[in-house]
Amino acid sequence: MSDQPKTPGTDHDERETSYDVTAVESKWQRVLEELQPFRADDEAVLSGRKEKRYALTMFPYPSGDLHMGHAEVTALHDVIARYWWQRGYEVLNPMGWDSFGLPAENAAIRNDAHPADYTYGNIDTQLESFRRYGVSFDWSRRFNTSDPEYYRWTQWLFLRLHEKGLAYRKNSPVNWCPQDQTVLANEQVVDGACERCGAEVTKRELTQWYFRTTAYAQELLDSLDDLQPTWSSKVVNAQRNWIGRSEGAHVDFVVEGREEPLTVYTTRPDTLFGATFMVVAADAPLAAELVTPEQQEALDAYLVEVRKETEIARLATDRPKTGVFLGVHATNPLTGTRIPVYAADYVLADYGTGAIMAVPGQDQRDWEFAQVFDLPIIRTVQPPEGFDGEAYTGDGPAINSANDEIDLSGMGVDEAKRTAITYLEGRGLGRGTVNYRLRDWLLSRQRYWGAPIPIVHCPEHGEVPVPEDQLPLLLPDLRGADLKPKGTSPLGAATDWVETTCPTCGGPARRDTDTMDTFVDSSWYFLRYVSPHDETQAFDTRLANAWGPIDLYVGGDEHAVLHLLYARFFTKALRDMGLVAWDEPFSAYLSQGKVINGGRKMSKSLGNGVNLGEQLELFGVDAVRLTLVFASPPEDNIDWADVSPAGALKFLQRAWRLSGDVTSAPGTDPADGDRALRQVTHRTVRDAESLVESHRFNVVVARTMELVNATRKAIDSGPGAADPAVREAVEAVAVLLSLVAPYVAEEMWERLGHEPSVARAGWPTVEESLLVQESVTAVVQVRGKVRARLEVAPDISEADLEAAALADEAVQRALEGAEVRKVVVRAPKLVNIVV
Ligand code: ANZ
Repeated sequence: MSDQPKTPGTDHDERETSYDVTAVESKWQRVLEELQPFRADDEAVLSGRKEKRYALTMFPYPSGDLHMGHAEVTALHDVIARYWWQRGYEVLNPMGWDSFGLPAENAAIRNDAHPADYTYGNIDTQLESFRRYGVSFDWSRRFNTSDPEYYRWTQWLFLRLHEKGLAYRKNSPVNWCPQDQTVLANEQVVDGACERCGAEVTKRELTQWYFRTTAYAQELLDSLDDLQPTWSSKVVNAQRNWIGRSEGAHVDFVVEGREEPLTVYTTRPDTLFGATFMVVAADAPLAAELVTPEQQEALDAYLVEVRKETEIARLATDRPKTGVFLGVHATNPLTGTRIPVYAADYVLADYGTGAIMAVPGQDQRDWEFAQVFDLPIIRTVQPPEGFDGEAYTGDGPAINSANDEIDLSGMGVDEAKRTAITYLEGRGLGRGTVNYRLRDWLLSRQRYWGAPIPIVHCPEHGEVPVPEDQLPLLLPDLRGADLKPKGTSPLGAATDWVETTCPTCGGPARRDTDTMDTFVDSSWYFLRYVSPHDETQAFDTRLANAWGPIDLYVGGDEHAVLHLLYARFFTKALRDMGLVAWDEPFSAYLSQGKVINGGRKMSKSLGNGVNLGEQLELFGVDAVRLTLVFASPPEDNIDWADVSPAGALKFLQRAWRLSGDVTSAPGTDPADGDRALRQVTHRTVRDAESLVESHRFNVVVARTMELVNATRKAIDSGPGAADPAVREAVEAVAVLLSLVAPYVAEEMWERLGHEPSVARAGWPTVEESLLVQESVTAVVQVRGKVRARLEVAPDISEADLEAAALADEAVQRALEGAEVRKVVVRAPKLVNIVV
């Protein structure tokens, strides 16, 4: 990096004094640890004495030391938390560790360490880094999800969900990561690969534990409307798509030689006249049921191939269609035609009913299948003139869609759908239905480092919950055992632990050997923070209702559907148990961009990683934090190659210098101070309020820089250092900087003659009379050249500004003879005349 200073804090360009970054940091770290200015006071909120704010940022996995990503998200998040303190709220801003789970376990195995040793070692390191980094966390509330005092309650909540039928076990084809040797939730499969390790995911038939997230599908979808204004639309859309509501119908087909009908799910009941064959998922039990003995062998051979495929590949539209005839026929209920039933991989076992009516005229995959197997194609929607594609999926008048009882001819798709559903329902042939793409959440893992599932399997009594007074069900230590992924849970090897007695009958029984997905731990941690040391309950409902919901949650996009959806599900389920009064956990969600370097993601293989510790050594905490906040709007990526932490430090030195120049006494009434400077100060403070609230933190920094410049000018070539307006301005700078650069802000505050901490000094009171702006300068351009500057009222209308611009002499001269083609007006600052 070219712009490194020789020693932190020394500024060789300017001969003035500068502060010693390291000394200031360690001094204030010590003082603040003593003062504890950020302890959240439950009583203040419970009694209604103070209004609350709950600020939360995603807690880290302890898989190494803190990195630039952590530095960014906490710096951004801290602007809001500190701002709320300054505005007089009681703020809950807790932090802890998401310390169970695969990332920590895999890293421990790589490092030849026991996951507990590895995890807790990293937590100590990260804690120390966090403390130095000066985030306004209330450390008295910290916990780790792998602490027995915490997971005791994770297990307790599991049992509550189990009791309500919201946690259950079933046998079904599941996602399997061959690398991590464990099952994965649908949400953890990204483009067909394991979200953690990138290995291609395959399917396995297994008995696993699930949370019934689908019970809340509609509500999870509906409340997105309320979250829309305060959540990033990217996340809202991702959740909407993930829940994937569609409206359609279940239609029953009679199958020869079978009593039960074959029911399909279709979003296009209007196309039923064009259903010329049926397809069931090759790997669904249905296929095995329907197949005739003659076709059994063909199906078995086909299944071997299908089992090797990933879901993504199966759904791809651009691959040749394969399948086998099952030997049976069904009847199209509207046409009475005999249609063959096939098994194929492009129909999925776990969506809809696992069977479809194939309409090749309107569905491209069905079209391709019909081509391969030489099946009839009947169009039931008239394609527009000139259409030369294959299946036509658009709207248009229905054709070939009439029998003695129903005639859809000429209807558009929507009307035809409604008419078809009414008819099917009247005849008992089908019913309108809503379907969701969302699946239940597969939560059991065949790995060691997680909360054991508190269930005992008894040959007599089946699944028996571990009695509450036996919680936590401790994870066996297994020190020295081989924890490498091998497909079955390592807990199975802890014979003493596994072999137990049934809580119901006392007979021999076995413990469940799976552990819970780490996303279970993080689905309720925000509730634990309200009463983190409570030994009698998971969380105190009264406190949860007083502090919650979270007013701002800051985190990355990568958890858009995983963690955020799971936490929403947990909240709704706990609400229905009467444990919490809110419907949604996170009132607002801000997703921060990433820190990249040289246009690319930082990575070991590219060698472009930026080490946080090194940056802190070079430039200090304040400058690094300021750089991250100033670089861009929070949602955007920050390219470390484009920013200048040295420049940030220079600015902080300049701000700090102001605090030494002030000569008026603390408490001096600013009323008689220089009006021009006072106006800048008060406008900056007022604008900062809405800027922080709308998360434009980078602009707050820019405005603070302007205020520093204006103050420097006032000292050097204006009313001078003794003017009370100068003190007022510098105090405002210290408070503004306390949101971003906490250590130097404290140092400035002290030099200004105040007691610590500036972080709790309170927000400056804005004098409205100083905000009135008498006039602004409007620039008038002709052919892109500035031709005039007009002093106008700040609230001038576009029409008045345009008239004033065209009337200006210099503008008229520039227009001489030319024809005005367009006038672009941006009141009150710009008029652009195109000729
Ligand atoms: C007949 C039809 C005609 C369909 C047509 C579409 C177009 P969404 O919107 O995603 O819910 N389908 C149903 N179950 C399936 C499964 N298990 N695997 C693969 N495909 C399945 O999609 C619903 C549509 O996807 C259904 O409507 C069905 O095909 C197919 F012109 O039925 B349709």
